[in-house]
Order: sequence, then C-alpha cells, then structure tokens
Amino acid sequence: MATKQATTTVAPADEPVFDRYIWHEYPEYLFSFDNIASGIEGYASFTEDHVRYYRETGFLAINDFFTAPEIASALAGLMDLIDGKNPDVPSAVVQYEASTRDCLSASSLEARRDMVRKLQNYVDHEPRLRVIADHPRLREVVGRLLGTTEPELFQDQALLKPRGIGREKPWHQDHAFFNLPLGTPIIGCWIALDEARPENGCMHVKPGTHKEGPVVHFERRDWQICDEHLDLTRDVMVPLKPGGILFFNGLTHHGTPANRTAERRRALQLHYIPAGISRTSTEARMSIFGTEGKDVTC
Ligand SMILES: O=C(O)CCC(=O)C(=O)O
Repeated sequence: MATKQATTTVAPADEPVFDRYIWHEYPEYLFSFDNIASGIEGYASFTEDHVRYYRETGFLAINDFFTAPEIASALAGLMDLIDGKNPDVPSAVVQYEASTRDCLSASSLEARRDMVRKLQNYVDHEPRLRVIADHPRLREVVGRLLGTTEPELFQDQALLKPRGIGREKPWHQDHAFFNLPLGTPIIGCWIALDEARPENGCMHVKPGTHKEGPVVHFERRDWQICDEHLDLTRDVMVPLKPGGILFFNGLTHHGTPANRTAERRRALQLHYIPAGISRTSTEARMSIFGTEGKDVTC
C-alpha cells in the first residue's frame, strides 16, 4: 500500500530516485476553475479574524509573506541540492518524475533541474532552506493557527511539478500519509517559489472539509480520495505569486492539476505539529484511511 512516508527508497549516492507513480490522464472535471480564493495582504495584516477564518475554512493564504531575496535564496539552495553540489546529501533527497527514467542520465545538469518532481528531508542539508522552515514570521503564524507556542517541523518537501511533465496530484488529505494520532493538529504550509497559476497547477482546496473527518484513500493514480467520492462543487483555487503562502489543515481535501504549460511551478511544502506528539504506526493509520474491513469501493 502506498504511503507518503515510503515514496522514496534509499539508493546509493549515484542512483537517482524516481516517483513511484507515472503520469496518468484524468478527467478534467475533477478540478474546477470557477472559484478563486484571494490571500490577505502580507504578514502585517494577519489578525485573530484570520485565525478564525482558518479554523472555519481549513485554509488561509497570505500574499508577499516572504521577500524576493528570501525566495531567491531558497531557490538557489534547492538548485544546489539538485545539482549535487554537496556530495554528503543522500540521493533520496531528490526525486525525479517517473517519465524521465529513460532520459535522465543523458541529460545536462540544467535540463535535469526541470525533471525533478520533489525534494524531501532537505532542511538538515541546506541552511538556506532551514532559514525558511525556522523563519520567526512563519513560526509565529503557524503557532497561532495550530494553537501552540511550540510548533515542531514534521516534514519538509519541495514540490516542483516540472513544466510540461509535472503530473496531477489527485485530491487527498495529508493526514492520510502521516503516522500521527487522529486529532493531531497538523498544518501544511505551501510556499510559492514561482507564480502558481490555475494553468500551471496551483493548489486547489475544498473549504470546510477539515471538519468532516478522515476519508478512505485508495491506491489509484496516487494514494488518493476516490474520484467517484469527490464533491465537485466545493473546489476553490489558490493562485499565489512567488513569496505567497497557503496554510491548510491536515484534513483539508486538496490537490493540484498537471502542469501542461512551459512555466515552472516550484513550491516548498512544510508541515508542522505541536511539539511532543508521539507517532503511531502504519497499521494504525491504515485502519483509519485504508479500505480494509470497510464496505467501500472505488
Ligand atoms: O504541490 C503540489 O502539487 C501539491 C502536492 C500536495 O498536495 C502534496 O504533496 O501533499
């Protein structure tokens, strides 16, 4: 069974790691392009009203949260990781789109940058990315939205959805990938490094779904909510300029369409939980999010 925590395998330093899912076409109607959520203007305008909004809707976007130099520095750090500038970084940190399996090794360093799907567990290897995860502004807002004075970084990823070949990320709940007790407050922070637009695969969320509990996930085009179980009427897009951030609850249904454009759509995704939460097992997680013993079909 697929799990986010097991999507990469440890490989020797010289062996690239590929996404376990290949590009699949999917019905276009699974994503609606009718409704747009606009973010609030900057950290300075964040108030308790926005905390209430987040609790009610399960998401909140803030524009211009990071400065252009902060974003440029994070991108430079990411590119150095992809280029293999630090030989001590395990190859499993960088994961390529499955469709590049046959052409990656013959590609130039520059071309390879546009074949990466994901990076993960990079903060301990790249200080320019650690700076983002530890940013006081970020930690303050995360703490207020989570309702804790001590947020703990649970997972760090970069999601690059490469131009032309970046596959869809089907609708899902992030908690379905995390071995954490149900009820754990989880917050995802999705930070745009390029402009994320409807056309190149910006985030889509379904407001209020975080209040409806966990839903069963199926292994289909990914570890995902069944297409037939989706409420197609509640989709809201969250386009962001570079430096904008989307905060979303670990139970909020969300996903992104494929990037069929010639534009990059690179983002960082960081998850935080209150410090001191113990981990559960994959079995415990699957008893909630998996299908076994439940009368469900897809
Ligand atoms: O950046 C994206 O395409 C969204 C990915 C996502 O939702 C996830 O990996 O949990």
